[in-house]
Amino acid sequence: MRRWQFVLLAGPLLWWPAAAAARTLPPVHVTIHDHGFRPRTIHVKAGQEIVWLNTDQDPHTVTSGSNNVDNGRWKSSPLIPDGESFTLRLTRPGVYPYFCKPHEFEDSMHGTVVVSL
Ligand SMILES: [Cu+2]
Repeated sequence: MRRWQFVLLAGPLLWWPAAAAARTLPPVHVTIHDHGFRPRTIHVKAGQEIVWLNTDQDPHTVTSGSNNVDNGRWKSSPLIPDGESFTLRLTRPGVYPYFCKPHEFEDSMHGTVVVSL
């Protein structure tokens, strides 16, 4: 098989092995504190684990979407109480805005995950 044929055939599937490899990378951590996601924007590899840890007195959610609408790109976290965490892996490259449902009108309660191969 010629190289260009291989690229044409395999191109759309490349994120699967890449995502499998990224499963062994260390998790990327986001802290929720003072009604804010820190860091607000994170960059991860496809399949890499993301852990949001709430260290705030108030419970928060990690909900996919923008303009305060849950777009369902992942099943929203439940309310995460103080001291608890929410873990997620995204296998497709892309830009994923998210927000906290109970505090959707607070600017600091919005974040972004950027996923690359
Ligand atoms: Cu919140």
